[in-house]
Amino acid sequence: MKMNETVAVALNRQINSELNASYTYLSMAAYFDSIELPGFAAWFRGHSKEEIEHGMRIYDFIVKRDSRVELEGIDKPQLNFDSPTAALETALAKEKEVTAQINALFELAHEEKEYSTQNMLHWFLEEQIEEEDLFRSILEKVKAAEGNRWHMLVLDGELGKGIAN
Ligand code: OFO
Repeated sequence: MKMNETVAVALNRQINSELNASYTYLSMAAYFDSIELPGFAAWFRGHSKEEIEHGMRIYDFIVKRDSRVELEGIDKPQLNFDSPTAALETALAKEKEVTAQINALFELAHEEKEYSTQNMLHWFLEEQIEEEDLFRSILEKVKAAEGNRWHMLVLDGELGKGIAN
């Protein structure tokens, strides 16, 4: 069955939001590369890729539901941050913003009786719990290490190897 039009517009907007998040995290990777923390940079690069995958999940769903994918422009991301802590705080705030968007989408799908969209969004609801938890835990580690270059390098090494996640 063809998707409800209002829901299709909102899902297209969410593709854009996921791709914007991808670009934001890629910009954070570039920031960490610029301050010689390649482990953080690799971690953000990986996360940037994940956001593209999130966008593509919705893209594929729209196509399967015989609706039209309509891409919009990507905003210029923030380039610099006052500190690694500030970057992680911005990233966590971004994830909270995405959680609010997914919740609103779920509510809309419910109102419009878009049952299969609700079903598809269950994955995102679960994912946002994981994402917020992950970003919060990295933020706590960064806060504890910041101000001590050696501790930051140890954390950087762990993130680069995927140990600190
Ligand atoms: Fe990191 O969040 Fe997408 O959905």
